[in-house]
Amino acid sequence: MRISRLHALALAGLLGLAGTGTASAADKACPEDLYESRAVQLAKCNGGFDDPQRLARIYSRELGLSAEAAARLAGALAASKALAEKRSQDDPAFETEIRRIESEFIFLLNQAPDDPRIADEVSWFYGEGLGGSRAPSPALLDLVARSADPVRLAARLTKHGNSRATEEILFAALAVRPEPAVLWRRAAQLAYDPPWKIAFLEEASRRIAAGEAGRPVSTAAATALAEELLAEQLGVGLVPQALAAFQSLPPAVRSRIEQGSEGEVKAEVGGLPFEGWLLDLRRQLAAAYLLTGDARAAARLMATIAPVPKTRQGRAPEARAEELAQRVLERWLHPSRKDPFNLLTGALADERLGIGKLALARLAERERYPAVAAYCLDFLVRNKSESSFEPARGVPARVRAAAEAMRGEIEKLYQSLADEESADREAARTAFGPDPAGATVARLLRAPAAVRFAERPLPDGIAPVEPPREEVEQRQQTMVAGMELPAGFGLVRAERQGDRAVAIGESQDYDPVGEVSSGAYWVLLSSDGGRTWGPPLYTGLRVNQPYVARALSRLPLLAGDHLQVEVEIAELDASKIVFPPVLLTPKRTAKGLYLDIPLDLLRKDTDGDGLTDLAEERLMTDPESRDTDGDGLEDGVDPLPNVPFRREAPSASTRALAAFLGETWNVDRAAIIEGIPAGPRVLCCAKGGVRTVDEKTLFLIADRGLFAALQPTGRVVVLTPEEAGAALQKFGPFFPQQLELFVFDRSGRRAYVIWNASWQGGQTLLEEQPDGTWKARATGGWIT
Ligand SMILES: [Ca+2]
Ligand SMILES: [Ca+2]
Repeated sequence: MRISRLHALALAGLLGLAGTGTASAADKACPEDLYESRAVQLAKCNGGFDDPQRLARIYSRELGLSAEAAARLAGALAASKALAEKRSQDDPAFETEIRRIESEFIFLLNQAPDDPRIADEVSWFYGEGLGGSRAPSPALLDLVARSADPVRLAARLTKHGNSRATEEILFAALAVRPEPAVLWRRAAQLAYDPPWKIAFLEEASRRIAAGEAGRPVSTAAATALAEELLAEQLGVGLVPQALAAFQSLPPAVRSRIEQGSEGEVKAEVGGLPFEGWLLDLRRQLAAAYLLTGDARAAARLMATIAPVPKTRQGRAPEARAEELAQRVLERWLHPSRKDPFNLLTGALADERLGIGKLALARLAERERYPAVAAYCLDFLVRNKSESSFEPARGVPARVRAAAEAMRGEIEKLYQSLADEESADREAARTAFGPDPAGATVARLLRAPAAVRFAERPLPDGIAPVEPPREEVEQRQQTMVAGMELPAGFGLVRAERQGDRAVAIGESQDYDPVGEVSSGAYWVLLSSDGGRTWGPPLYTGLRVNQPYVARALSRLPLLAGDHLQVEVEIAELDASKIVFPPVLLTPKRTAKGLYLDIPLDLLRKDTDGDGLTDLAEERLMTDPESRDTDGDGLEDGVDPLPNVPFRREAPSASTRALAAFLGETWNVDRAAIIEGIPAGPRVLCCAKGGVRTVDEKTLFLIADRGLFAALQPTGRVVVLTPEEAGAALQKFGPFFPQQLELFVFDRSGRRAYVIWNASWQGGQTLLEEQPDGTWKARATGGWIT
């Protein structure tokens, strides 16, 4: 019998062979691409979608489709392409058109449910074309559930992409045929939420253990599947659960895992293709045994692991990470008196989550490095997966209950890790001395906002002025003619009435908000027409929260003992800040308003320490105490107003910190830290409201005790992570620089720092030199 090429293609298609063994001339000219459907590739190789009739002929020839099917496929793909180029997904017309296209795909599938070529095109449509969050039409789900072989059809339809539709198709099949392990495993691939992922993988394992329709299951496939489950459990940190799962595996599978075999697995499970990987999980399992106190089982597994080859060391970072992870476990198995500082800090660079980090944290606790342990635990807790996956239907109650139970176990585990972290952090903190200011800062942060200025509509007959930008700048120059403003003053608006003058400017001195805005508004007052100015007065009004002061206004600024500041509302949406901040759009706008600001409120300094009440609120110092930290330096002149100064020669740790602050964060800041061998000059008692500390304030998240013997030349406000969080809630976004870890080795002559300034961060190693100075060396860094 002579078989035409076209029939051969169709037959190959039916057998699932198409595209693998039958390379036609067209296939050679138009190579397969993993990221697009075959029909789309063929269109691209043949001049695009513009001529649907021509495309239909090509589909008919190359894909072995009937003339009608080929025409409908060409039409549906051309329409999809046009839709993707023209309309937004939120447009109601988009919805109508995408559903029309969907109905074409359903028609094609209905005509030929067994044709793998059609199923493949439909799979691409649902995996990517319908959009990530759209559910498929009930007609499609019905078609799957009622088809002669729902399992095979679902396997084919869910091959490409991860979308809501892919999920629903899968569960439509599992609802009528819950046996196939391969589909449960596919469900696990779709679920990003660990409890569901684990529950699906457990179900897949159960199904595979039950045997697939009487046929023996490939050990390699069973091993790959078991390892996926173990890797997930160990990755989340569910140690006892993972070990229980490991011990309940069939001996043949367990022994494969203990051998640490690696490589690709291609097998058939229950008549469906299975593709997976064997992973070497021995180190993670050894860590699990150590964490549960079974050192003997850990040692047995470790003994089978070959050392990381020497040639790879120092080159690939993964090889280095692997080697360190291995040494962490070896150190645990073989305790030593040697300082593990290098090992612990080196292993921190490995950013993988899961059991390795947990083991490192516990080793750090055993080695009395609570700061390192706290850092690891915080890393785990902070990066906990927070995905919300909710399969729509078809999940048996048993699997649903398993996922819920798993969620409970994970929650409990992470709560205990967070508690452990707090305890470690507390232990690390005591190394840097007591924190007497903590209670005061907490109380101040709890207090409600001190001042709210009245917002009023502009008086009748006064409307906002809207000149072009160049004119604004010109008029600003005119405003300040004859005035002498301080250098670098970020002028918004100025006004003179006789000898009185007022200027409003923007500054980030108290509000380090990076590129998000220009900070907050400050006011300068003059009684000699702008030749000299009083101290800058902080308003507490942050730019875009929600007000923006207008540069030009017909409403006079000075009104007796009040300011009338014309503003508009352009409220920053704090939830939408990204790095780098570009095109931030306000969530609320309004015009034609002014703020009534009594000058007395701006100047009010209840305790007379030279800092106004508004300034003290933002600096988190006590407006009713001249010396918040009780160290004899009044708040207005205290460079570290919430760290009691210790009059002592700078210790090694103080010099290390100074070296870090100077060299890592900013060359300009090198000058702010001065060692004071003979103790500081006590500055006392602000005179005439003139402050001697520069208003440029550095906000840091760190241990306050570390700063006790420092005397920076500019103000530094040191906060705990909790205080920084509360400050963000109260004042809006700001970006303090953070010392996530500052840890000394046992000799106190080396230190390791992990720092983070929101848009950049890094690691720095500090070493004391023979002459007593400290040298900082960056060992890693990142920038957005
Ligand atoms: Ca004050
Ligand atoms: Ca003080």
